[in-house]
Formats: sequence, C-alpha cells, structure tokens
Amino acid sequence: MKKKLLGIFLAATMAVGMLAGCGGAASDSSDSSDTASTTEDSGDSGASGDTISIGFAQVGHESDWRTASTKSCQDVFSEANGYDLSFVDCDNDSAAQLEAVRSFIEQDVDYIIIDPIVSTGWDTVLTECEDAGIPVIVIDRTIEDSDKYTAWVGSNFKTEGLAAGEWLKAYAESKGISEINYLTIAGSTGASAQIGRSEGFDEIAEANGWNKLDEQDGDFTEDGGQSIMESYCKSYEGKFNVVVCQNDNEAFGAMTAMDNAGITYGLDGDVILISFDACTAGLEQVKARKITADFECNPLAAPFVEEVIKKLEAGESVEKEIFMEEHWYALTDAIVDFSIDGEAQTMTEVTDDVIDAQY
Ligand code: GYE
Repeated sequence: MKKKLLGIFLAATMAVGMLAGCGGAASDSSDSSDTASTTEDSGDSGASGDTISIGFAQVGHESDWRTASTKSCQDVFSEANGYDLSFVDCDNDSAAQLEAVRSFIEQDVDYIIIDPIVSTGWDTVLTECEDAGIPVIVIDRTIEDSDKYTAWVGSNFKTEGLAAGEWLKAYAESKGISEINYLTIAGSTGASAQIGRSEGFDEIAEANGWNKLDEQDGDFTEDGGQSIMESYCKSYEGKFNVVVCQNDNEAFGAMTAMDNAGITYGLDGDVILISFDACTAGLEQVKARKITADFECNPLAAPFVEEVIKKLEAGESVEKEIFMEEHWYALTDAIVDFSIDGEAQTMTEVTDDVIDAQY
C-alpha cells in the first residue's frame, strides 16, 4: 500500500468528538504517547508492526440501530484483534464527517470506514483518500456521486420499503381493509436509507392507489418521531389508518404521541404501525402488539468489513458490493404471504428467543 511521510495528528486535531475507549486505542499496547505528532517512514502506522490502523467516521448515535453498528465495529476492530481503531461520532453533521475523513488521511491510517450521513458530496474527499493510497470501505448508507471506494457493505433499503409495502397490501387484504391513508415519518432527509425506504414503499402505494397524506423528516430519532406524530395527530385527526416510521426509535416516539392523543395502534388498534430496523427494543414492541410489522436492517457490517480487509491484506480482489441478510418480523396474527418482484418472502415470528438473539 502506498504510504506518505505524514505526521500523525491524533485527538488534539479532531474537531469532532471521539468516544472514550476507541480513539485512544492507537497507543495502548507498547507506545505510551497518544497525543504526540510523530513522523514514520514505514508502512505501519500503528503502535506495533502488525497492527492495522482504521479510521471509522460513524454517522452519530441517533438510534438503537446506530448503537449496535458502533458496537459491532468496536468489537471486531479491537486492539485484541490487532487493530488500532480511531472512531469518530459525527453527530449527524456532514461537514464534521468530511473533516473526520480528512483527519484520518492526516493520520495516515491503513483503511477508512465511512457510513455516509448523506449520499452526495463525496467525490472530492474520496479522491483525496485515493491520492493518499488509503482504501475506503463504505458501510450501511450508500454514496451516489462517486465510485472511488473499494467496497460497500450494507442493505438494500429500497427492498426494505418494497417489503413493507407488499406486506401491507397482503395484510390489509387479509383484514378486509380496502382503503389505505398513510403517514410517513421519514429518516434523515438525503440519507440513502430514507431515500430507498420511501421509494420502495411509495412504489407499492402508487401501484395500489393508496393515499399518502404526508411525509416529514423525523431524523431517525425518538424525539423526532414524537414531534412529527404530535403534529400529524392534530393535522390529520381521524384521517389516517397507517403510520410508517422509517426506524424503531421514530416508532417509539410516534407511539407516545398516539398514546397522548388517545389513538390506538398495533395489532389491536385502529392504526397499523410499520417500522424498520427490528432492533431488540423494536421487536419487544412487536411482541407487545404495538408495532404491527418490523422490517429488519442488519447493523452488523463489521465482520464483513473485516473479511474485506483480510482479503486486501492478502492482495486478493474483493466484491464491490456486499449485501447482508435481513428478516421481516411480526406476530402470527400479522404473518401473511407476500412476494417482492415475484420472489416469495418468509416472515419471522417474534418470540422471546428471537428477541434475545437480536442486537
Ligand atoms: O435505519 C436508523 C439509523 O442508516 C440504516 O440509520 C441506517 C439507519 C437506521 O439511524 O435507525
């Protein structure tokens, strides 16, 4: 790998927060200095010769999904496993994320992992990574305006949206519900997870003549979900029978708002509540009959990223796109047959064992 003779500028140069226990890992083994600037002339930027240094520019800490994603990376890219991980929580700030990537270039890390907050605005900084000879592995959300990265590991968000739409069609038919009036609480605008889930679900809605009342940005947070749902409850009182939340945390916020407004939802209520992510806390709400169906997005990309890195270290070629497996969850009352583009789907019943095994 091409390396430049760069000084290593650690925590002091970071304008964005580094989580305790991650950013300092560079110096924990044999080198006691974690703030000094040093100039190295070898290909190894870690404290020991075999350590692989990685910079990870994470989206933020907005959701249970994000917490699981961060933990997955920290577990896999631990010091004990031979890694020196510089972790930056970008707090949903795209400018901070670009700055984090540039700081990794200055540190001359061996690999950069990016979970892009938004899907555009990447070509310049990815060119800088390329010029520095640092392979970039993108996880989760996609980059649309540049292909200057080595690999991407994640999920097909449009498929998740299509799954939710096709499930709703089959579920509504099974319940004799002929009219769908839906409200969407979207994820952060411009995130590929938001774009794909909206596109997929709306495609099925249009094909079936459903009425989309509104879509507003809940920023993938519980607070965002609650405040959007509070305003929906006022503006669309008595007019909606489906709420689509683009992640579990937004669904939790929407549940609070509907509870406060006296609106019933879930398997025994008036409103069908759809969610995405299917983290442990989301599945608990499926089990409690509050979330009618939950469409998984797998946050555990790190083991796949490690495979990519091992192949690159061995000089092997890697796949440009790696998709992770996902499941669609409900209780038996809401398990229906449906297919996506002619491909039959299997739904998973939420049991205590399923919940315990989830992240
Ligand atoms: O759905 C949400 C998180 O990018 C797929 O981001 C991810 C999304 C996930 O905040 O919970």
